Amino acid sequence: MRFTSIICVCLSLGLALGIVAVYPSFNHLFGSVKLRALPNSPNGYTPTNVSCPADKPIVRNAAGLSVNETTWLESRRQETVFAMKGRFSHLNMTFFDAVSYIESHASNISDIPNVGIVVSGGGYRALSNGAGALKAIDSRTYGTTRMGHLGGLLQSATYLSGFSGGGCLLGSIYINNFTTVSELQAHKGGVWKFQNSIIKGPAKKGLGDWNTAAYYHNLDELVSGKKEAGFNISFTDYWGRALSYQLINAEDGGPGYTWSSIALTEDFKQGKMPLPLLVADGRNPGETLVGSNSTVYEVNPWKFGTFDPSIFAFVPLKFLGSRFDNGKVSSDICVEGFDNAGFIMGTSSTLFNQFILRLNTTDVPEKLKSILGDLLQGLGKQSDDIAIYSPNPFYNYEYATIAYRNTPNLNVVDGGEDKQNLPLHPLIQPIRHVDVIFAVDSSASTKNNWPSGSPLVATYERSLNSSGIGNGTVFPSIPDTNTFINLGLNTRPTFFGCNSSNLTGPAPLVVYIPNHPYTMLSNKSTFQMEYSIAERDDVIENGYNVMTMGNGTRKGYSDWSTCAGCAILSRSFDRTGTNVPEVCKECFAKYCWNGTRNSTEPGSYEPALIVAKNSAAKDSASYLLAFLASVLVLGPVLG
Ligand SMILES: *[C@@H]1O[C@H](CO)[C@@H](O)[C@H](O)[C@H]1NC(C)=O
Ligand SMILES: *[C@@H]1O[C@H](CO)[C@@H](O)[C@H](O)[C@H]1NC(C)=O
Ligand SMILES: *[C@@H]1O[C@H](CO)[C@@H](O)[C@H](O)[C@H]1NC(C)=O
Ligand SMILES: *[C@@H]1O[C@H](CO)[C@@H](O)[C@H](O)[C@H]1NC(C)=O
Ligand SMILES: *[C@@H]1O[C@H](CO)[C@@H](O)[C@H](O)[C@H]1NC(C)=O
Ligand SMILES: *[C@@H]1O[C@H](CO)[C@@H](O)[C@H](O)[C@H]1NC(C)=O
Ligand SMILES: *[C@@H]1O[C@H](CO)[C@@H](O)[C@H](O)[C@H]1NC(C)=O
Ligand SMILES: *[C@@H]1O[C@H](CO)[C@@H](O)[C@H](O)[C@H]1NC(C)=O
Ligand SMILES: *[C@@H]1O[C@H](CO)[C@@H](O)[C@H](O)[C@H]1NC(C)=O
Ligand SMILES: *[C@@H]1O[C@H](CO)[C@@H](O)[C@H](O)[C@H]1NC(C)=O
Ligand SMILES: *[C@@H]1O[C@H](CO)[C@@H](O)[C@H](O)[C@H]1NC(C)=O
Ligand SMILES: CC(=O)N[C@H]1CO[C@H](CO)[C@@H](O)[C@@H]1O
Repeated sequence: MRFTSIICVCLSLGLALGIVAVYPSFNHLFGSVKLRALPNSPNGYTPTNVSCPADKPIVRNAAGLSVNETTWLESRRQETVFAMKGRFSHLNMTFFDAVSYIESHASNISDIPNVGIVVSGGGYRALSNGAGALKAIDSRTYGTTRMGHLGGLLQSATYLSGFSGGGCLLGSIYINNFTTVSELQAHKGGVWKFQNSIIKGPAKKGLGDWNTAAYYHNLDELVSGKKEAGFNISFTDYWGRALSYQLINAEDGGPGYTWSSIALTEDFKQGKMPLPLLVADGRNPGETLVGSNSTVYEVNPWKFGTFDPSIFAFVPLKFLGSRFDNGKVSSDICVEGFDNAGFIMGTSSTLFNQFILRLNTTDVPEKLKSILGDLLQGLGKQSDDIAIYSPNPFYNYEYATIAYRNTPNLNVVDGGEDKQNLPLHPLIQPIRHVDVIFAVDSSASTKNNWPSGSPLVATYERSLNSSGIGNGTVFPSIPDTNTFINLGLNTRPTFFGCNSSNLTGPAPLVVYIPNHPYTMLSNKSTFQMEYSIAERDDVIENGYNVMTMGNGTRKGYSDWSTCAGCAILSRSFDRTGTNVPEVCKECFAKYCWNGTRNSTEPGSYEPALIVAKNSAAKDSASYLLAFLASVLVLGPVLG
């Protein structure tokens, strides 16, 4: 029986979209970001049969963290202690000596703050705004370790999670050897040349000298190779390949780079960087996703799986593509190379993989359109927005629910499809004991692409079903989005869940950091797929200001960096029975949401620039057809 459902998803409040602008970089020719994860796939883009290791891969339930993670955490948590001491040494906490506090509790790592950072989806806007935020908290960025700045927060974090636009940001950083945003945007030899379109492909050597035909030929050749090897393919294969050109600094977008190779790099093994977590959703044929019943997948450098009760298990990432049956590989043949880095990034941003359908609307030569025609053959009847994980690693897995156990293909989609546009899910798992989450929200929740707290609302509502889909997660109480706007909670950093005794169980304090105009109007359309270099840099700079509140220059907020420090320490104070210092009490009174609501329908929300700047608000008009925004055709087919 064939059942097709076509769903029109209007680009309405809260839909979290992540599109990534793109273009293949040929900068291996100049190469300043030379170092990266490993091209360790046995056969480039094509997943390949290998002999299974003696210790055969198995599916494990999600009741505990993987041994890989717990082992790694021992190193990482120690590294964060050093970073936190550095962080607090350039903060003014008046009479409270935070450095001594960290030192005196470092012998018991459970007492030390456990920090997570999440960056939302929202296309190119989210990638760039998130990049600015990460740049501001990275101690390697020039100027961030001055007194009162936020450098070192990134180094203090245990976890960094993203999807869609934010996932592509993470991928670009981690696959390029945990490089800096400054390197990625460097004009000469930088990776992010977003002035070129993912639709057209890389500029050859000279300006305007497009090599679109070769680009599509390359996409098609590699994806066909995977198909010929017997794997089902989907639009996401093309999308992921195209993204790689844009985000991975290697020839032809590094077809051999795997996501699992992140775990093999020396710095990672030593815990020198936060754990990168990508989020995606499960959607079975014919389903519509809502936060209250979606299966949220996590991809970490070792594992793919979910804490949700629908599966509640993880499979080794490196061996995705192997034939698992009830959690085991029965033959001696395993598969490697399925977890291609671009494919994984593409998986978390599948809402945008239909870019390929847009080729027809551009002025590319006729002969390309015929390549396109070939390339779409056999794909047309499948859902446009899925990544096919086939064979299904949870096939026959006895503890998975029927829908997940019976399907030969696992359909994985953009993490924003269930409206939880902040990838909080991995960080609210009680087993991870995260104390504080800095949540950078670049969602287009209002009509004009500003955030209004909607992803927090979605995650909060999901957590209320704690015995069901929430599976034991607890999240701070979050007011409705009208309250966010009426109280201005979406115009500045706001803390949720400050009072841990007002929660139904252990949960992190959430520091909500909404996109807001400081030096430019960064409320770009989610579907803008080309940014000039100046525009890209302006959004990144605005993101930097969003994170730092204009380096503390915003009127009335010179205490911001100190108060961010208090947020980090809050749960630790509770655990160690430390009296909250006066300076932090003032911070909490000011930045914590105190339970007040005003749910009146607000008027239109049009924030004005905080810092006047000449170069602000330059707009380039290269929008990808706006109708793509209003109608996304998601046509799941049950064969
Ligand atoms: C990755 O970067 C680190 C720190 O900058 C450097 O020490 C290391 O050599 C790089 N790794 C690779 C594989 O190049
Ligand atoms: C993860 O742990 C397994 C044993 O549980 C080990 O075989 C594997 O090598 C580890 N992976 C990495 C990347 O360290
Ligand atoms: C730290 O803050 C206090 C009051 O908030 C202020 O009096 C003092 O000058 C500041 N110290 C530095 C070094 O900025
Ligand atoms: C890989 O191994 C499977 C058995 O697990 C086999 O069916 C398939 O034909 C092999 N593929 C190739 C390309 O050899
Ligand atoms: C989730 O809820 C939506 C809307 O209520 C429904 O259409 C969908 O079938 C549900 N999915 C599952 C897996 O229960
Ligand atoms: C693109 O255009 C060609 C002819 O111009 C047509 O045959 C093909 O179906 C179109 N493809 C899509 C995806 O619309
Ligand atoms: C804050 O500092 C950064 C980096 O030095 C700079 O780009 C930004 O414009 C500054 N913000 C303000 C409001 O001056
Ligand atoms: C370490 O701290 C945790 C949390 O405060 C506490 O439960 C535990 O007993 C402490 N361990 C030791 C050895 O003191
Ligand atoms: C709570 O915050 C609102 C502003 O958001 C303020 O008007 C109100 O006075 C505060 N209530 C208390 C009890 O502090
Ligand atoms: C305290 O908890 C109650 C019940 O969950 C909730 O309604 C209220 O908003 C919470 N207050 C704050 C400040 O989070
Ligand atoms: C609630 O918000 C509305 C709309 O912004 C505003 O007009 C009204 O004054 C607010 N009410 C209170 C009690 O602050
Ligand atoms: C805390 C909690 O409720 N955990 C449950 C999550 O789901 C799995 C699978 O259904 C259960 O075994 C856990 O007990």
